[in-house]
Amino acid sequence: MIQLYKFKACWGLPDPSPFCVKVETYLRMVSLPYERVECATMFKAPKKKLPYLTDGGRTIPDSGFILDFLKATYGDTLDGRLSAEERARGHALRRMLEESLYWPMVYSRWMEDRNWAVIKPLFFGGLPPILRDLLPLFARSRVKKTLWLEGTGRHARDEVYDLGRQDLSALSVQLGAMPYLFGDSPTSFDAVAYGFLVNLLAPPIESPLKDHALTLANLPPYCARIRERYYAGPPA
Ligand SMILES: N[C@@H](CCC(=O)N[C@@H](CS)C(=O)NCC(=O)O)C(=O)O
Repeated sequence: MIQLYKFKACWGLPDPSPFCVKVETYLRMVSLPYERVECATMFKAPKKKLPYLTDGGRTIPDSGFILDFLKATYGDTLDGRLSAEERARGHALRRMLEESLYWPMVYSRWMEDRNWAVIKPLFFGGLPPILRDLLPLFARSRVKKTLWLEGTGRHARDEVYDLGRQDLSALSVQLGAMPYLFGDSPTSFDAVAYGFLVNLLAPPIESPLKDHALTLANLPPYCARIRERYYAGPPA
């Protein structure tokens, strides 16, 4: 049985991490049975990040490598129909979300005081008393340092959100009037996009990114379409 190691479900969504939602959505899209293993922290993960997946004695960290493994092991039933050009576009979109939009999202959750007040009790509230006070301080300053090293943390707040808004607008243009990013049926790139969109739209985290996503008329219904199709019954 495939086991997906992920964070705890919250806010009515499968996971607060877009990468964990991506893998779970892909598993649902290809109808592979799996078991969720919810982790309180990522310290035991092979690369100290979630998600990772185990299957038949193999352990695969990283959502991208996980999808490669699943395609190689169980067949590439979703993306097989795509042309080389569509694959290249999907690849660029995926990188845009995972390597670009991700950082303004991190910024909105961890650097905005009002959103930090939302995620802090959720992510750390279950820890024992002393850890509960110390770990959030350490984690927040680590995220701040990461944002600085990555570069996003050096921009003014408005610039950070402009960068994220541009990515969301590009995603919206690619989707256009289609039900999925590459036509009438979903591909792995929709699993990626869903992981990000549901994590922007569903949580009680207000930001210019969420505001912008809500103004792009095709994105909320697209997100709802995937949610209804693949997460109709509990758990979300
Ligand atoms: N490239 C990785 C990224 C995964 C990732 O960044 N996960 C975050 C949560 S969204 C994490 O576990 N962060 C822990 C840390 O950086 O210490 C993937 O695609 O799985």
